[in-house]
Amino acid sequence: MSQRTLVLVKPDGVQRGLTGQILARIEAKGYTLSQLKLVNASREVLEQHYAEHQGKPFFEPLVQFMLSGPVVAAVVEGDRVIEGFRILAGATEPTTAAPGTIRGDLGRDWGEKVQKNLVHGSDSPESAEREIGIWFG
Ligand code: RTP
Ligand code: MG
Repeated sequence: MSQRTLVLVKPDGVQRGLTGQILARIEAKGYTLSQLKLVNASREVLEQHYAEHQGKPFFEPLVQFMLSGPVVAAVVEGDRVIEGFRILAGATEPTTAAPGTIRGDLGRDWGEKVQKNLVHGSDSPESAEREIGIWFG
């Protein structure tokens, strides 16, 4: 059944000039980009997006990281795309993410308080609809 997911190219991906490669991997896999924009996220949007992480030690570093430059937000569609994109993205920690994944091939540890791991993908249909509402209204 066709699904949609929210994908973000985080500020590290945009700053490093990896947006095109990341979007190309999504398209090469066969998924469809149905909405796409470059945005400077507000603190308000980020606090909503990362509401589940409020109070955790990495929350404030995470918000500061996500405010550090523009983000590319996309709605991506396809059958089982939520699971499929998270597999394309790889594990949260880029140092240990498998080769062949976005994080494994393009990311590494930079010795910072938060993992700069290039991309975000929604983790469930409920999260996807909630996050698409936050980023695209
Ligand atoms: P995402 O939501 O970005 O796809 O990543 P995820 O599910 O793999 O990771 P999650 O646990 O939801 O955490 C959200 C983001 O917070 C940063 N983080 N840093 N200890 C750390 O350094 C740490 N833990 C989490 C990452 O940017 C992660 O993607
Ligand atoms: Mg997550």
